[in-house]
Amino acid sequence: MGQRILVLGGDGYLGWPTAMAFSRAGHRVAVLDNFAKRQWELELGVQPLFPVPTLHDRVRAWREVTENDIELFVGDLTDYPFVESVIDGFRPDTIVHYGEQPSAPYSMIDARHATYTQSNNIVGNLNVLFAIRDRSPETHLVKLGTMGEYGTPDIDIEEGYLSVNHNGRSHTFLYPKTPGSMYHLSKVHDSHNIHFATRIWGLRATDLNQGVVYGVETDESALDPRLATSFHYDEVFGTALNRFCVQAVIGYPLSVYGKGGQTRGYLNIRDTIACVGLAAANPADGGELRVFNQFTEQFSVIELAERVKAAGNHLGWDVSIAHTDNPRKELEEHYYNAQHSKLIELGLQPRLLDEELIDTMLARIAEQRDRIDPAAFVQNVRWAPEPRAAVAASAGAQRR
Ligand code: USQ
Repeated sequence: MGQRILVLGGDGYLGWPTAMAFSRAGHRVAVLDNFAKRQWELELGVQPLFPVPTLHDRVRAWREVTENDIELFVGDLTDYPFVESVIDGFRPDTIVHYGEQPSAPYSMIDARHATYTQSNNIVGNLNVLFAIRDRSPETHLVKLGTMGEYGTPDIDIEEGYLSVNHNGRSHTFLYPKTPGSMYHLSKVHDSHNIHFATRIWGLRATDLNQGVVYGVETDESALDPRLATSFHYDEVFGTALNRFCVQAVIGYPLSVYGKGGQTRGYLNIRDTIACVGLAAANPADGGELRVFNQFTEQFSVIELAERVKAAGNHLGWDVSIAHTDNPRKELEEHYYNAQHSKLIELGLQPRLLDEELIDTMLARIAEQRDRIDPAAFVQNVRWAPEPRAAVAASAGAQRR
């Protein structure tokens, strides 16, 4: 029997394809969004690569193409009465929560963007938890967290929890977190709040610590150009592999930050859809916070760039790699070994990155070559101001 599934952030890169996949699989689906992402795009002067119709139009196109309905709620998760009324009215079996500010660079622009990111994400998530508690306590919350919550510790990363032996006794805690941006910190705070809600109120939740997602389309978005997803390649909203593919298409040097040894977990957007489907089909128990590390392979950024370069070269393109100044503060060479077996145990069959897949991405992106704006590749968001000594030295040099 189908579930009632509410997708928060249903206008986004992952929210919209997720909603379509659940709808096509026979579930009753609703999407919720406040269109904040479209406002941030206007703020920064960037656009998704593929034209993305309004969510109202995409819902209409979906009905036309598949004869399936997706319900639409427009509003803000930080508005508690709105969240409560939607959850009370729709009574979802599963809420898939993507409805947050998702960009690390956006959160690091300045104090305003950091406080906005954290208040938007944390308050929205808290409102969802309270509304579930008070209106629909059986609802399973599937929350998109991030692998970046863990940071890059010098020990193996476990799947959510770590058992600590201390003075002859032992206890299992949420794995300690050392994230690398104000955005990633917001997800850490969410995880602790969700853990609290499961421990104290008995809610059921799954935290999906997702890696970096790549890919231009899913089975559903490929059905019709109007169903395209919001794919970004700019510095703020674009992510590593997606950016490299767009750069390769126009012969722009692939922007590896610093040495390029930064290693992260990655997955195909089609696997995101599969993982969220598995989490929804196998709900957590009441009182349980399950944590899945949602990625399929680890890569360093230089490895990714080399792969894109090789694929481009085979197509006869001239692709070069630039080691640019790293705007972020992060380790550029480090140990990284993260567990990721729980989704495989539930049945995930990963689609690993190979040259054919990169070729497909390059070909789809090349169709939109004219829409690529190279100015969007560099927006100069820096993690930290220049050290004071350097600023003083350069001011001194100017005076002389
Ligand atoms: N990087 C480059 N060159 C670029 C862009 C990025 O070298 O042009 C490097 C970054 O410095 C970083 C790594 O690639 O070391 C990943 O950066 P990213 O921009 O691809 O991803 P990130 O900022 O970590 O954030 C993205 C999503 C976020 C999600 C996260 C998963 O925007 O929503 O939570 O991936 S994870 O990385 O596992 O934390």
